[in-house]
Amino acid sequence: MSVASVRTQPFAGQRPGTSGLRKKVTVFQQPHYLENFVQALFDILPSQVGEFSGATLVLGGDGRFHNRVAVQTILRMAAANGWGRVLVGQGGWLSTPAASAVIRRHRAFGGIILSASHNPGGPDGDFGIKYNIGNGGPAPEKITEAIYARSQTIDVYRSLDGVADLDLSQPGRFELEGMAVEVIDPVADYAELMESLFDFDAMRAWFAAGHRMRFDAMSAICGPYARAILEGQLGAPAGTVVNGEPLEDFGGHHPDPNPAHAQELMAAMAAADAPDFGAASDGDADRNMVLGRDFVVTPSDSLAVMAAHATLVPGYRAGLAGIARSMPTSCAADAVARALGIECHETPTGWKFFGNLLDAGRATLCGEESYGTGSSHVREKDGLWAVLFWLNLQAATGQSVEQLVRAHWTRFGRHYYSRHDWEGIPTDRADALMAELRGRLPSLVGQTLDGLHLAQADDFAYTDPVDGSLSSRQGVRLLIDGGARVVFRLSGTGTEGATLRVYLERYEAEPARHNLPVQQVLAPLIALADQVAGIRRHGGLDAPAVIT
Ligand code: G16
Repeated sequence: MSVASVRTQPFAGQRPGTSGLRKKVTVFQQPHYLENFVQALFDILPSQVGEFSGATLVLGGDGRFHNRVAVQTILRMAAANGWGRVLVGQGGWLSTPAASAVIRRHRAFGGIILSASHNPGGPDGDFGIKYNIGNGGPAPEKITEAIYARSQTIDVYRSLDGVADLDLSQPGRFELEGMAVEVIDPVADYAELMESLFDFDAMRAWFAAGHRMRFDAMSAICGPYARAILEGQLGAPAGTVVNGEPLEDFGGHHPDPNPAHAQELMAAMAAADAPDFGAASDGDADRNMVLGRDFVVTPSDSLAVMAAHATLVPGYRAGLAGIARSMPTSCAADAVARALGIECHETPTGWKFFGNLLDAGRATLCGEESYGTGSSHVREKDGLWAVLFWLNLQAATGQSVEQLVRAHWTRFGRHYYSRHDWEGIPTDRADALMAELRGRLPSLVGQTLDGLHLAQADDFAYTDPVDGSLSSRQGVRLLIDGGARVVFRLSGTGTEGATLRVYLERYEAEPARHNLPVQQVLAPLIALADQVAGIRRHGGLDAPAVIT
């Protein structure tokens, strides 16, 4: 075994997006592609974060195709670059929230997570890699930009020669060129953390009383976690977790828990014999969808309901320091924060923007419209945690999901909400659309279009209240009198062409109008969005590919 320096050349486009570097598997399979990115990361850490020689790195991924190969590559590179110890999940597996929990619990220097989250997997699917810092959260932009800059000048990487793949199929310990490799149970630390936050006795009693649940793991990494906790610790009947075996191609599923992609679950929850509670998580287990019987909870409402009832959950009994939501997420949580007299922060899209607020104790719960909810227990959004939170609320109140949400609307009003995704737009056309829209902003303020008065129109910019860093151009907002909003931004997680996301929100205080079809309520805003942005004209498309 010997340390080798391998000559290489930069690859264009290794800039991490909303959540790490995500590309087609075939891109990652190019010789040196992954190695370049990993070496760029190792090269910039000493100046950006600190010296890692002898320190602990956490490593694991969502088990998608290419995970097994990538884990072995990274282990060899970590040893050649002087890390002291790597904690790697058994089989190379760690869900994203579990990786965050492991980093924090073991006070690791940082962690590498292999995932393209909700993107499809398999040889023709997507792969991804991201770095999380010692607080367990995604690296901030300062670090991801430094990685990118280094990736554009890199000419050599370090690895080990003559090393066979390690057998990661069982917990155990290896030595690689002086570096310890510890293969850990991917579920244990996470399950203990969940037990410390929730009322497991009340949840056991809820199942014992005959309540039923269906958890769809979408053939992704949450399966083992959900089985261990729901069926193992909480006594839910076997079969409560469906699609519970993680598969390299997610069984062909698009592992994105929303009504469009979790159709099997939607159908089961609409059936005559539907269980009381339905839930799903995504490829790397950080997203969640929560359903009642034939009743969909939007992620924005989910955050608001959780915040309003947080003190019913043992881990949050002392109350919330504050709430944070991404800008396109509805303002439902803001109403709760006002009622509780706590801070509510509006951040750009991307979980990394919550890190400073959580570290500074200025937020306890965070949420995003993109089916992400989490808290200060880790520094990632956490799918199963959110599902356990809702389970705890049902067990503590005796109310169903639908009853909890309807009572919430009666108290706070309803924020009707939907997101329209226009997928597969050629990148240059999507850029032209956004440029034109930004150019029109000054002329839009104060206009009344089809009866909608535009009180404000801007491009969202965020100054982090903790470190003062500024993130600009984070999405175009049209703010309309009466609390309605239309937001436009381009997705930062896709791998093919561009996806335009149009977020639509309208507030309704009157309980008699809380039961209307969502798209009907939002129709004037949908028309306004197309009129102002010229979506059909620019995109060359007739209709959004996904409506959630
Ligand atoms: C990631 C980020 C989220 C973001 C989502 C969608 O989630 O962590 O903060 O809301 O992408 O981003 P975009 O609208 O740019 O596609 P995940 O679950 O993919 O890691």
